[in-house]
Amino acid sequence: MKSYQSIDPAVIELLPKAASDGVETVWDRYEAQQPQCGFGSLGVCCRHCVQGPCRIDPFGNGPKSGICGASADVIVARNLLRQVAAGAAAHVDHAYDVVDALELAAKEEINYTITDETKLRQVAKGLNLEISGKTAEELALEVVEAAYSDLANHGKRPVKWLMSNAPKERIAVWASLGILPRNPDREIREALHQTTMGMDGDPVNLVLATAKQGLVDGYSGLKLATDMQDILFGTPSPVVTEANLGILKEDYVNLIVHGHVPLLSEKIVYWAAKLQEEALLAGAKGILVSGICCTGNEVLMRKGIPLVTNFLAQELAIVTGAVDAMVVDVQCIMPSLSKVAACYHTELITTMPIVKLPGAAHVPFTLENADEAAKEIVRKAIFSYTHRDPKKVHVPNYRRKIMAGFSVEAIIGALSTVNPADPLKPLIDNIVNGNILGVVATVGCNNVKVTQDSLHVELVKELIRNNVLVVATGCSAHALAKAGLMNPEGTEAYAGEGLKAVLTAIGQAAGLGAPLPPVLHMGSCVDNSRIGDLVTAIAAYLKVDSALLPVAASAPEPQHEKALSIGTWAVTMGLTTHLGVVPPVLGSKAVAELLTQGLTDVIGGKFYIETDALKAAQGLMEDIRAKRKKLGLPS
Ligand code: BF8
Ligand code: SF4
Repeated sequence: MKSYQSIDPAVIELLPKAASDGVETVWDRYEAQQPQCGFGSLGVCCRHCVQGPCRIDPFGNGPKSGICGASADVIVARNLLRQVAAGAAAHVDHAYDVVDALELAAKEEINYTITDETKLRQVAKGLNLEISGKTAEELALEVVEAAYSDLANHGKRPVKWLMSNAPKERIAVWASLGILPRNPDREIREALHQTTMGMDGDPVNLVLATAKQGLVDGYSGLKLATDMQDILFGTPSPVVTEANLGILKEDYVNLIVHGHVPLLSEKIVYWAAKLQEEALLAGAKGILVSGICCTGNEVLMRKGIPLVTNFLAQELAIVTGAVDAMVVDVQCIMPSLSKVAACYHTELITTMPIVKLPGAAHVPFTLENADEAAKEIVRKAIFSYTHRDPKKVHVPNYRRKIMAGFSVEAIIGALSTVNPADPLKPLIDNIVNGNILGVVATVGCNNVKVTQDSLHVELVKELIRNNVLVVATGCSAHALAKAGLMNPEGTEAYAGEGLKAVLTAIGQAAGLGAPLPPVLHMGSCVDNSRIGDLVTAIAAYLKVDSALLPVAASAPEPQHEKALSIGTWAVTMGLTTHLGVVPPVLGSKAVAELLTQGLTDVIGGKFYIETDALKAAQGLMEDIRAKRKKLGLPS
């Protein structure tokens, strides 16, 4: 165990076991990669055509342009645009998988139902659809048609999901910059085109195109996915459970869901409950479903399923020797998992046509065969339990209580116990009077370059100590859950006096008999749209542009292209967006300056890079204080 690996005690306890079991982990492979390529780290290498690869010498007397003449500025900007477009593509693909599901559910062609009719009507109303006199199914089909009409849009009309959900002041800013996206697929296609050899050579134009991809991500990815998932599976409300590897139970069949799209994991939760009897017959006390990464967040938020761990420790979950099956769908699944699973009895199961891993079992999942696939997977887990090797089992005894399920609707619900007529007022009043200094959204991943969870936890502790309300999603939420920042005790222990008073008052009014947690878990990475909705609602209430609000965002440990897209969207919303890991842009002073300063003049938001947690907290609070001052609020 090396000190830089993790602050998570369960991880620290398991790493020596991984080594003695002969398992290579992400940290071993990271070490083997040292030193990482300096050109790649700075973003100055290009492989966009077969004359390359080309690389720029950023410091010495080597080449200052690629073979075609592309400068460092162009290469860095092109690479960033491709990364952000790839992140957007992942979210848009996810969202439209769920649109497909809603269509087939409304036509009663698959065994999924519309769970949240209120949300359906709210989404339909936002799209200006006539809602009276229609059944849920009829309305759902119209909503689906609206979603598909964005993909079928070959004209100049901006994306509907954006136009019906984004703050009006922001839409005007984006329109003036010419970055309103039309059709998500077309925009992603255009980004690939724009960055091929012999295309755009203007770094400013390329950075604006990157901002446009942020909007594609925010509305045709995140917002669309959350809307569809809430309609199908329900809008989350508060749930209480536990987080960290200690939730695994040695005498249960442990089945982990890992990935992002809840279409399969919801079915697995359902069938695991139904097939408990079969687990008893196999000698277990039952079946425990738990989650990793964002599909874990999805079933946590709606079903109260416990969280096992976040991105960096996915291999270590298997190293416990207590995981009978791990089923994966899409995104953030380390290809190493099949090798790790091979060291234990664990059945690793892939399910999607675009995610196959040699060595894993493959149970094809389709909307039509969802129940059959889920049943088969649960039974595979039960069968695998009978082959468990007790000598290899070691479950670290670390778990923390968490309260999750804070959709915007749930937050408004809690606030309305304080002021039923005007629910947002108590929150706004406390921001105005300074009990709450501001709001920071912490989002995104773990990154092996950072001691796992350390930046999330240190940053957030400092923020809440200074009365900043924190909302979180993704692997950031996992990190904060594991650190005990998502329960009422966390408020007592870590929140500043002003914040504590507000959280206690709301908790009492809502009948919890305890304060709300100091960090509100708002869901998976696509659920960053919920944070967008909250910001949009606060801006509308105060009648100001969201760029003026004392609100900021932070991805302390980002690794995925999706995190870069989400961050870009946050910047387009006018938020200062902190990154705790330097993205590969430092090879171009011009691009780095545009992202961290130049964009502010035109879009309001900016990236803020700081790798030290306490300095980042100070920087974010300075930003919040400056915004408060501009609004005439005490700072
Ligand atoms: O979509 S936070 S490591 S799991 S990319 Fe992946 Fe990053 Fe985790 Fe969720 Ni989001
Ligand atoms: Fe080199 Fe230009 Fe080809 Fe990139 S596009 S590999 S810089 S020649």
